[in-house]
Amino acid sequence: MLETKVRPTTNTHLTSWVDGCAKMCKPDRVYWVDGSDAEAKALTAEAVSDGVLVPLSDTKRPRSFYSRSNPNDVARTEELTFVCTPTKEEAGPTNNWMEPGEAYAKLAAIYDGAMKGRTMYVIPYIMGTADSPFAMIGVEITDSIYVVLNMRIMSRIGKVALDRLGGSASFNRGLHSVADCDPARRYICHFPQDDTIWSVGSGYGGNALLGKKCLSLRIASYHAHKQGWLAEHMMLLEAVSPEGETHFIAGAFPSASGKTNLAMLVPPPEFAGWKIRTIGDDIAWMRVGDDGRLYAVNPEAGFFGVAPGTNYQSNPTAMKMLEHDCIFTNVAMTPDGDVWWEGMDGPNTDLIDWRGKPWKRGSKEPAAQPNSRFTAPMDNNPALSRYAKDPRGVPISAILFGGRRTTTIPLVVESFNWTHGVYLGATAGAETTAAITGAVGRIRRDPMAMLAFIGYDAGTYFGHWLSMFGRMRRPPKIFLVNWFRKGDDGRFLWPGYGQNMRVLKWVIDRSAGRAGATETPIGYLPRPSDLDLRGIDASEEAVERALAVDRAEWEKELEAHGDWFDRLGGTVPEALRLQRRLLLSSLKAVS
Ligand code: GTP
Ligand code: SPV
Ligand code: MN
Repeated sequence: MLETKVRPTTNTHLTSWVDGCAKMCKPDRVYWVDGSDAEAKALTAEAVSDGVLVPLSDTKRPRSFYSRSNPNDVARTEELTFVCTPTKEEAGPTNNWMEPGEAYAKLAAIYDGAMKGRTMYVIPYIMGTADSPFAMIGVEITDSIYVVLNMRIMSRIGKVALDRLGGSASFNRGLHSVADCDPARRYICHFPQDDTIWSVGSGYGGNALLGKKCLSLRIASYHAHKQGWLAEHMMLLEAVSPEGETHFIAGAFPSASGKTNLAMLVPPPEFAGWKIRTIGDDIAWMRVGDDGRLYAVNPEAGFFGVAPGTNYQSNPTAMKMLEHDCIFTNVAMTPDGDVWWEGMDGPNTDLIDWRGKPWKRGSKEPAAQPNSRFTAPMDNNPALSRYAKDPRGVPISAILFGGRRTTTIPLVVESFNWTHGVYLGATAGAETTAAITGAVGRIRRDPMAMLAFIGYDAGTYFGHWLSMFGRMRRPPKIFLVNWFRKGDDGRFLWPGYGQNMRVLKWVIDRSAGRAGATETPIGYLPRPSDLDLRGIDASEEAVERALAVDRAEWEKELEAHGDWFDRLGGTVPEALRLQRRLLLSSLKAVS
């Protein structure tokens, strides 16, 4: 078992913090992760011999592994996630709040001796590239070898991070222990003022890979508000037209609602010559550049994506990306050492399901957990943009907000202006998915897809979004999209996936000031003739219905926005409250 005899740093801010954590958690060993390939080999071998990872077939999935989490621990647990600011008002109505002193005391009691018999891994990591002015340094202490191997894919770890940190005290302090993985003793606590994260009792996803939601969204959004930039739950893509014109698009959709798919979109045959390339699939940090445009980076180094539904039709790019060097968690395994999940062809055999139990072919129970995921290195993506690691980021032409909505929300709406765009983001709703624990299919407001990730008061966050307009000379346009509207027969009206290229093209053309649209009381919409629909596999009627603005549905929707703002309280900016009343009055005036 790996153990560090000589520490790789003389940074006493770091070593004294690590010593303090070791004193509390009482591990048998402390190991400082260096990020080398040799180390990865040794850690992987150890994870295999401990049964944490199961090697997949050398021929079917070379250098890839299968893993299972505790069945009680399969998604982010928002009800156990806390923002621990000195006052409850700072955390606002969308966050659970605990007084910092109380939170530290409560978790310290759980951490006490929690690593006995285990190794404590110290993972220095960078979110962003090592040479980027956007980059942030964190150190995650964890007792999970699985977390180390996943963080290695999702961020830049080890020596590179220590080198950039030098002797500085400025790094995020993340302490993680799976402890006894008891849901009754599971807490994910954020201390923005202390740049600290304490997570205990979970080993899965955003609860445990602290660089992701905890640092890059909750803590980063807190810094971003103070410093005048944006930390967002967004995919980023590069679109190049046949004429060679390049646009960069950011898109915020709630968990398991299509960011990964859009970022890896393969255009339909009618769009020959178009290239869509991935920059990121989950997180964007955006700052105003010297030229007055909004520049975005993806701070991650890999993709932690939803497996079920991914197949060669829906996302061929992802399927190629998953051919080697990946970790699969909570999917099903075939007898010949490959992976399987719902949405793939077959299966032609019985399987081992995500719980590790035999699964009979044809069984009604899902073989893969609905929030099962792959962890894939960015470089595996055959459609990776050459700007994906650009330290300065890419200038954004358009921002998309969206969510899963069965009714009401049209395929695409362009906002009248920045304030209206922020309004569309702030009121976006979605039907819930398996990415979070709780009921699936209920509508919840998920502003900018950040409901669970805004590290401070939501109304203040909207105000920050409004204020960004004043910092930009060439702001991106803002759109609302919905791939998920259904007809009376319960089927999707819009074919989605690669076909979303048709919407992207309209978005790009509108941003460049050259496509047609019609004005409605809720925003600008394309007429069917404004979209390139050549060869689409959807009836004219379905497309019209996907684009329809139903007055009665929208009146109800705008009323619901009023309830939502009331829930958020007095910090919701007056401009958004007035915007709502203006939309409602305009709508009623023409009904
Ligand atoms: P997180 O990683 O949880 O933040 O999610 P994500 O937004 O990256 O989700 P992802 O792209 O993995 O979407 C997952 C689900 O959305 C799968 O069930 C997909 O099949 C479905 N999906 C994605 N794009 C479309 C689309 O255009 N139309 C329809 N109908 N479904 C889609
Ligand atoms: C999400 O739920 O939005 C994810 C997965 O991207 S997790 O990292 O687990 O939060
Ligand atoms: Mn996400």
